Amino acid sequence: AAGSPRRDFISVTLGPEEAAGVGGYNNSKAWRRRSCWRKWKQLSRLQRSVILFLFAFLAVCGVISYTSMGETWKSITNKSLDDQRTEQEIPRLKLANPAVLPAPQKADANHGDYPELSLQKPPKSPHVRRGPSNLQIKAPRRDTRLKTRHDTMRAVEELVEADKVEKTEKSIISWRGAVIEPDQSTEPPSSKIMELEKPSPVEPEDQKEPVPINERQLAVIEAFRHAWKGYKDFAWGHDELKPLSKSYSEWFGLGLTLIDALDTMWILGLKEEFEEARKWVANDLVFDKNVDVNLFESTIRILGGLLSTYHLSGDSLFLEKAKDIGNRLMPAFKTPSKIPYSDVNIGRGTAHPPRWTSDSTVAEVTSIQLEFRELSRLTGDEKFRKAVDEVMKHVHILSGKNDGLVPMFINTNSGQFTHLGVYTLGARADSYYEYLLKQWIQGGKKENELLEDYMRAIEGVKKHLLQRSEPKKLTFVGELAHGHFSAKMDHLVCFLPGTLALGAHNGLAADHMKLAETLIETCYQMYAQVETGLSPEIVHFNLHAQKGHKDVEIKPADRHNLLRPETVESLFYMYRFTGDKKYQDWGWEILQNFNRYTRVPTGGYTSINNVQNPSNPEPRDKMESFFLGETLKYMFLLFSDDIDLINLDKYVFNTEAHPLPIWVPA
Ligand code: DMJ
Repeated sequence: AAGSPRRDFISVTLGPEEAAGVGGYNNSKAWRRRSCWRKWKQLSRLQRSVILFLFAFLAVCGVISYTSMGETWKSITNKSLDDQRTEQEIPRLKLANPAVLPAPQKADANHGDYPELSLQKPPKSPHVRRGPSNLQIKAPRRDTRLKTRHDTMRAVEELVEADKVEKTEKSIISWRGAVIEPDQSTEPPSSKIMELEKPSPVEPEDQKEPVPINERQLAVIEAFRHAWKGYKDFAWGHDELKPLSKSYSEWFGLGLTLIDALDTMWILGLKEEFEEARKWVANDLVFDKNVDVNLFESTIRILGGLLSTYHLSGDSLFLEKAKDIGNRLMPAFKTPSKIPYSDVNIGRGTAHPPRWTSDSTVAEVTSIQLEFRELSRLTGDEKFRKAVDEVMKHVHILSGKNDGLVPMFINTNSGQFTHLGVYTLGARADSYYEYLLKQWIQGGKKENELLEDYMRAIEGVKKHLLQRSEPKKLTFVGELAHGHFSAKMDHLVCFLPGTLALGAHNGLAADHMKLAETLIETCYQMYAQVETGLSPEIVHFNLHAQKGHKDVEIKPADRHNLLRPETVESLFYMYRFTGDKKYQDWGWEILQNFNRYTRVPTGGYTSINNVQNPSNPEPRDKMESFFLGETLKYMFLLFSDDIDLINLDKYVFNTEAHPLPIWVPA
């Protein structure tokens, strides 16, 4: 074979008849069979192999395509069956859960493995509906199969998550973390859009799971309910409860206790009581009344109470009422010196000083700023803020101070301090110092004059007013009268440890905290050294050790207790900032003693005349509004371990314990 050319082709030789197409066409089967066979025989072996191979190949292709057609057919048949089943199930599911079920997804491929997912399209996540597209979380493609268990779990989680978000979206406000459904909301729908443009009343992080309430907090709730029962039964809508005579007293005739207690109810979670009180505010609280009110008292209790309740609840009713009373109080500032008068007639729009003098009290004219400044911020009306800022600027440059300590009176005509030479941190001056620090905190720690005045005043306290008692060497804050030190300390001064601690927490001198620690011990001793375990209104400290004498002496005229809050207030701050449980224990003792000596069985608590007589503390038949507004609120907060329950980096309490937002929270 070498050298001979290789033929790589098949030649088929046709006979002459076939080639010419002549000789007629014999169509008989036998002839055709014979002819084919003859032709097959004439083919070479290779040719026959190729042809056989071609036939075999075609046969295999035929079988494959038949199988595939069968599958297609089967699939078409199944699909139409599925369609029928889904159509039948839809009405039943629609009835079961109309809000969530989407339109039927006929072509959804999920049925096989995870039928429960295939029937229900995930509810739209709010992320899909809101926000710039690059931040949107895309909904899964409808034809995506869930191949793995991991995929399934994720899908289930997404569904649950989306459902949660949707539910949260539907709810309006949080009741200290618990969700309130829209129909329970106190927010009138029309005001909601307006609210969004305002500073958010409840930050999202405030809506986290509430820390469970403990036994002591429950005891506070029980005490509040008992007090509220008395107020509701005998004094509803009036200023103060007289629990023994089962009646009430009026001061301004503005439901003072009810307004003072609103935010306490909110904080304690007393929803029913709050709703009932809200109704009274909505329907019965009218400021258009021919009545004289004290500017300071109505600002801290009414304006402050309404503003804080507005912030906590988000209910614009309270802001409207706050605006109303704020406007009605403004005539007080129309004085020659711009130092406001003490009294305003909120119906007539006239103001005047007390009948016997043209002086105002320094603490009063300098402790209305947190409230009016906040009112300006909320309303956008600067007049409120301007009026109170003017007072502070004026007092800042005024002569007559003693190392930052202020006298107790200021004249509304001349604008000068009067009755010079007497310095106290008690009545008539106390909250001047408190509001220097708190305004500085409220405004984001930028107003340096306020800080300067505060720091200087604390130095003045250290220099002139601190002494130590005998025998226990308790550090206390006395008074200075024309150069003479008096060992007299009002219970009111017990706000000071809390204020000092708040300042230290906000970065002020560390020795302020040390002083706070020693002073709160003293305030506690003002309770502990007394027979009933309750502090009198005023104590005198012994400067010299005498046999059989304690540190604390009480004069007959001073041995009453008005259910005041200051010590409990400071205990709250001290516990928040140190975590030392002894402060909670001290507060617990005080609550028990209030229950022992001031609780009236038919409802309410009463101030008493004699803290030194446990067998007859001489009930006075009056429950001050600040017992509910302040004392029980601070008790509840003191016993809480939840620092977000009125977070002190977000809120600043006014002097009546109404929390107002810090404008630039830490
Ligand atoms: C409250 O009205 C306020 O705390 C005010 O600052 C002082 N007096 C009472 C409570 O004692």
